Amino acid sequence: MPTALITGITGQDGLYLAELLLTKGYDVHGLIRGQNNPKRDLVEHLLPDVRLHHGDLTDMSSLIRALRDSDPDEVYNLGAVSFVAYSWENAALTTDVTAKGVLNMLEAVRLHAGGHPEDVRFYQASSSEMFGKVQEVPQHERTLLWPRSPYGVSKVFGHYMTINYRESYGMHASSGILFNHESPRRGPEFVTRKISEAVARIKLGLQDHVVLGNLDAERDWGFAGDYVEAMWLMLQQPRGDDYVVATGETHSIRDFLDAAFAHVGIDDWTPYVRQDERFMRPAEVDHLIGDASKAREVLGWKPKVSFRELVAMMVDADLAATRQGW
Ligand code: NAP
Ligand code: F7E
Repeated sequence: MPTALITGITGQDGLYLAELLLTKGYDVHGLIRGQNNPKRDLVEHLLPDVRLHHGDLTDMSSLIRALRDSDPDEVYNLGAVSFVAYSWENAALTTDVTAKGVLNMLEAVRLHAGGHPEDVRFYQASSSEMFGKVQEVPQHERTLLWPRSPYGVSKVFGHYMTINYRESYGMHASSGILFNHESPRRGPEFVTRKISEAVARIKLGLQDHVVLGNLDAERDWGFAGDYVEAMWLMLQQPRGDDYVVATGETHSIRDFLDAAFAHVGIDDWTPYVRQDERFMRPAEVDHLIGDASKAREVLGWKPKVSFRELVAMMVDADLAATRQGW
């Protein structure tokens, strides 16, 4: 039975990845931080077969302990301060976790693997935010990186450190450059879930409007359940490598609003949406669209859920949850 250790198991991707690995027969371990993490109950309820280890990406000895106690064949480093807007307000914390945390994990894996660094396969959760002020359309693995936030800069550090450990120590280390992926498990601070929750509450008469920032930014949005399959596929290859994972379609926030409101029978959303400076960013990433040809050709990966299906899935889940009073 292969063994996997996932950091960020309480997050959107951690939950989907753990479910996927359990269905494949893995012994799954997760890193959980804090003395009384409020998401522990959720993980234990959804994933009773996952074993949790206390640790924090900023505390290398805790990572070494988690590796010793789980002894994994595969490590998926999904833990991060992941909210771009928050990263300007907490740039040093973001750097400690999202950038230096990757180095801590790589070094802990290298030490744990002793003389056989290739024996522990490593996945790093890199991001399309690294492309930032895009230098090429669509963006692929060799597109010049131009990050536009402390989060993006931190991800660039983690990305190159992963490549460096692969090249320096022969580690089986892969970096997945994932474009935005969403689901009903997306945190409510991110724009898609903020909209799907608001649409459900507006439809049910519990809220009269939603306040957003820039409606013109464009993102390549896919379904998180599809994207964790690409993570797993990367670690099944003979060598570590870097892959863009994306749908190849881009939509603006306005398009997302169109689809979400239309799904509940509202054709004109303008009376329900206000804009406010406080949700605008100091620097915006205007246009993202990924070229996932390499993932398609080498991994045999392609997305299954379309943009419209994703929006409908999120709005339906929020309608159901709101009706049940969650
Ligand atoms: P998420 O829902 O925000 O989850 C982030 C996870 O990181 C949570 O489990 C969180 O734990 C954990 N974490 C935060 N600080 C930590 C620390 N100091 N030590 C250990 N763990 C810590 O993010 P996600 O959407 O699942 O994304 C997973 C990864 O992919 C992240 O690295 C993200 O940056 C990256 N990524 C995401 C996307 C996307 O569109 N979703 C795209 C590209 C890359 P708590 O629950 O304890 O806070
Ligand atoms: O913003 C605009 C905002 O916060 C998307 C993370 O998973 O994906 C995510 O980062 C866009 C931006 O995601 C609001 O200005 C407008 O242009 O949902 P978001 P993100 O910043 O793209 C990447 C790939 C990651 O790696 C990150 O970890 O929507 N926007 N109005 C808004 N955004 C938010 N959050 N809230 C608004 O009210």
